[in-house]
Amino acid sequence: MGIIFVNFHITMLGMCWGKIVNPFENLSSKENVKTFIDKLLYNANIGYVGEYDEVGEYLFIDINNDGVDELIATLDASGRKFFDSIIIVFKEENKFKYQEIWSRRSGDSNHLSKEVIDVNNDGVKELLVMEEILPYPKYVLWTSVYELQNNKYVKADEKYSDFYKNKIIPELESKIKDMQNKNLFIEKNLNKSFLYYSYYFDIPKDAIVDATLRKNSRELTTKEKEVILSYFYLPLYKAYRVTKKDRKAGFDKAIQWSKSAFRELRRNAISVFEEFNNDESIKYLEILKQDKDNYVSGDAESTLERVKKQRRP
Ligand SMILES: [Ca+2]
Ligand SMILES: [Ca+2]
Repeated sequence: MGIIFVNFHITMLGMCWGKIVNPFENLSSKENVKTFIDKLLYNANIGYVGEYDEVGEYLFIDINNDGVDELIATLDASGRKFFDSIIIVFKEENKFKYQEIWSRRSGDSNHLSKEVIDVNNDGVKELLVMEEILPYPKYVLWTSVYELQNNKYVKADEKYSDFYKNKIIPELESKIKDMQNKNLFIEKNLNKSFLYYSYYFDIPKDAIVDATLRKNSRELTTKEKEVILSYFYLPLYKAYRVTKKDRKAGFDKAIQWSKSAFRELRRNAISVFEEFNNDESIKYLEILKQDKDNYVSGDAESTLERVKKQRRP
């Protein structure tokens, strides 16, 4: 009898801990997932009429480590395959609850499994969210760490200092060092507007080419190189601030940028001043509001409005 008793317990343990329950197991295809999400969003929002054009990637994964899988999927609402929205669906007490988070991503390649990771090794998965540092159409991105609090993802960058120290900062520093030591070239047929429109992710891959590989290339001017490098410095300075390595990182650079002849650098300055949001940065934003370039003055003006709204008690 004793042996049977022991076996019984082993079986019970196996049932409880060995197998993760997947409440979404009937969703066997991308189409099924899309239909399920459409229905979920429709039911949750009275008057919601739109549908997502497409589901990009989806995962069944136990993010909160309770033995029950959640569903995480990327959605494309623009029809341009940006898949900029991440939806997380929990099953709680026989109801499906969801959270949707905007995350700027580059296309539909396999990102999701690299973005739902346990950053601090405590068994619960964090979500890496890509935020824009500069306004559209630039893709200069910041990796934000969201952590679960009562089954809701909440931005918590400062609590994940080690992630920035061990991963983000070394990556950015080595990219910058690599680019500083190289002569950078672009294809000749790309005019100056590439600085304005080029995407962050494309800069090292496409816009800048190795002169030995492509005949129709020209070397970047010193100014152009400075602009390209600034797109790596922006997230680096922010990482220094987040990890408290240097709380004022980037401010002096922003003052320098605000006086540059390149409008891209003046726009960089605006985004740094917005983050600092102190009396001194407002002073510089007021100056940039008078900029002769409409893009710069427009940016500065809308930034000032946002900043002042935040400062109002
Ligand atoms: Ca779970
Ligand atoms: Ca964790």
